[in-house]
Amino acid sequence: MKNLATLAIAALLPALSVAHYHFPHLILNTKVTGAHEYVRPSDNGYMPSWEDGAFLQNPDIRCNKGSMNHRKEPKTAKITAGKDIVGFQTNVQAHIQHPGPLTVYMSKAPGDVRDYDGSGDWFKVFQLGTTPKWNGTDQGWLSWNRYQFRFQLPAQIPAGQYLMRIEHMAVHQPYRNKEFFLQCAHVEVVSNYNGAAPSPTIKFPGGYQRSDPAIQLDSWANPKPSYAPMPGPKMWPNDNNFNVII
Ligand SMILES: *[C@@H]1O[C@H](CO)[C@@H](O)[C@H](O)[C@H]1NC(C)=O
Ligand SMILES: [Cu+2]
Repeated sequence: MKNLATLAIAALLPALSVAHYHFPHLILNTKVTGAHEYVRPSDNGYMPSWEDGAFLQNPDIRCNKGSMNHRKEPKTAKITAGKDIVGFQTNVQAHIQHPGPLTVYMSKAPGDVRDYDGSGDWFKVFQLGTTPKWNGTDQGWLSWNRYQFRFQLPAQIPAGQYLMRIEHMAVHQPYRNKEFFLQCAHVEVVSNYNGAAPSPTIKFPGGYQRSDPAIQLDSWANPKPSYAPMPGPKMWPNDNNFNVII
């Protein structure tokens, strides 16, 4: 049995190794914007960053490797809290065929987002995990085989410029260490919200530890949990954007 399982995994490797992706297109309501029109490029292109024991503690986990050098390139997209549908699309409509959680975080820039390095507080506004009763397959991840990810921007976000960061983490650990696919868009939130600051927040790096259940999860190992753990904090302001596909 053990040998059969190993063979089954080995058979999947070639397909996975060619199917990499990143998220250069910001989605604004019905419009898919140009590649890197509003998204900060990185020097990784569509290749992942591997968590090899160091990446979780590297500032590259904010907006990806080399992205600070590209910070003046994107434009800043105006989006309205509580109204606009926003999101990301992969390069060349590459379908995500790696199992793992997809999350979107935001962090307010102290001034112009084009100068911001992402060292401040990050809160989570969207996530896709597994189906509520996960059957343990790759297809049970809600991001599986999709290339567009949209959500409604919550109303409870103060006005200002932000980095909006999408992350997909591939968690088929027997093959390789975790693979991180991530990029940041430049947005300016139009809002009249002036309540409590979004919370809970984390820092990048620092917010993820290797011992976190979501980082430890091996999507291809047995036995499987009936529900896969998600990385990072709870979402702000509620679970309305959890596992919701629009
Ligand atoms: C597992 O669940 C997913 C999502 O509902 C479904 O597409 C897939 O066919 C299921 N696979 C098995 C083997 O039950
Ligand atoms: Cu891969």
